[in-house]
Amino acid sequence: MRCAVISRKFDLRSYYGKALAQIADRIESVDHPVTEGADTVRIALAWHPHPDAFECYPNLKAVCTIGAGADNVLACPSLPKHVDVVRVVDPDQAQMMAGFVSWHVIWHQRKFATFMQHQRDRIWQRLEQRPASGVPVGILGYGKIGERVAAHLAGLGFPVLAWSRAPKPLPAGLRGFHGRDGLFAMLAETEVLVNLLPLTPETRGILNRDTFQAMRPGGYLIQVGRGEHLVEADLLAALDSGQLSGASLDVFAVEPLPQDHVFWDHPQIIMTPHDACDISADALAATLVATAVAVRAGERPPHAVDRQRGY
Ligand code: NDP
Ligand code: OXD
Repeated sequence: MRCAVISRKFDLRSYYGKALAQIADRIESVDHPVTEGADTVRIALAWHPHPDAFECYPNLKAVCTIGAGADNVLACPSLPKHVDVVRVVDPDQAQMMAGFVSWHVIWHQRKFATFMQHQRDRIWQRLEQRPASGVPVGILGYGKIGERVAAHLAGLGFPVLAWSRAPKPLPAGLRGFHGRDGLFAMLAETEVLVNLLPLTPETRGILNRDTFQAMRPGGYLIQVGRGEHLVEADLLAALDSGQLSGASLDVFAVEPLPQDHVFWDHPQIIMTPHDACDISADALAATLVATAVAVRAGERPPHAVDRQRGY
């Protein structure tokens, strides 16, 4: 089966060439724009596609993303209504995210920002330390990745609260919340807020003034969802007022973050370049193969997102 490889932002072949090579006997990957035989393309691998990207593939049946979030593909104006959009589900990616988030929670809990400043200033000073049990972590989004992150943090001894759209059964020790009332009930108990939501019309701008004000004073934000979840001016105001003591940001509304952006030098912000975790070549290869098998059988591919819901 032929698969068009489409991105206006990344050279997907250099990132995922190994995955594509692994399955070359089953899936012929061709770079967009495909000039010859575009009508034989039935699946695509896409991340930040060009707005008109899908216009030239009349027989396209499914588009695979290279990650958990499908928002940038769903937002493409030329995406035909009948095409399935498939996300990657990769337990290793979720585990990597769990390690990343845990590091940042502990960074806040154990006051590493202060220790690093003290080292620069040659100050030898012990700091009062709190046990994990005294630092409640609220997680926005209890999905494939949120579940893994929650389990990891609970294992480290942090009280974990999780917010999802619908009520869900949770393992012993975790407390679940849902809906708008549930959100504010969870925030009232939250010291560290971890954003692991998909970007949808309902979640855009959810990290805002009201959200920060509802948290425990001196709280901390770990933003690993999507940049558009965050109202940047509200974060800066919450840091200035002390309502938040700091933030770890991995995702931004504009990526790469512009050189003159205020976040680069902010003393209470630590940043990574959308690198919290990545999918493995094996997971991507398996997703493409399973999608091709389903398309050939005329079935809905595994892990196709609900296009109405947006994730
Ligand atoms: P899932 O789709 O598996 O889970 C999404 C979760 O969000 C679900 O629990 C869902 O609730 C909840 N949710 C969605 N909309 C709402 C809403 N309106 N109100 C309350 N809860 C809501 O996603 P993953 O866990 O796999 O990934 C989550 C996101 O993390 C991705 O979409 C992406 O944005 C981000 N991500 C970032 C990465 C990075 O490198 N920074 C890497 C990977 C992912 P319910 O269970 O009720 O459906
Ligand atoms: C993802 C991402 O959604 O990398 O997987 O952001």
